[in-house]
Amino acid sequence: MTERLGGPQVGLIMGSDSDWPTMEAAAEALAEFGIPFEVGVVSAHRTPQKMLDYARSAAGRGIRVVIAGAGGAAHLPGMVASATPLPVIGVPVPLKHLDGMDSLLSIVQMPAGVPVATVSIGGARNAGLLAVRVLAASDPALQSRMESFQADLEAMVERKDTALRQ
Ligand code: RP5
Repeated sequence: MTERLGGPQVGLIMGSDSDWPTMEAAAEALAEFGIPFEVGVVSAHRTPQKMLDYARSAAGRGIRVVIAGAGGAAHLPGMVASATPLPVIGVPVPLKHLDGMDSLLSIVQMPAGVPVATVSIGGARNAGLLAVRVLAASDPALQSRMESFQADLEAMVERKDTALRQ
């Protein structure tokens, strides 16, 4: 794999631009940690060739983690995982019908051999944070920043606990 200096390390894709209001939280999490990422619409059903081209070329372009969000018959994360060796994080996007259960079940129940790390329905922020953790496993400086982030979370909860008790 060729890692291009300064190029995107995370590919953040979604089945439709209508998924962006949900997926934006992943972009925000990546930006908080200064992770270079690319964003795009890639549809498993409407642009199948583009999806395959994207999945097959991602590692060679220096992408190290793919975050894929889709709603309804949400086949994008699984199909991308089938055509790339990269870790794929799936985000079930909730649509107006079925409360996102259709999206969740479409993404989470993958056949053995083709893993997708599925976050909660609408859980794009955690998808971004999980991508940061994957990258941090081979980047001590990034791992330190993740530890600081976790310490901040803990301190925030403690402040709220103290405020409630007063
Ligand atoms: C899915 O179909 C997309 O991921 C989106 O969640 C859903 C609806 O897409 P639009 O009709 O809003 O473009 O493939």
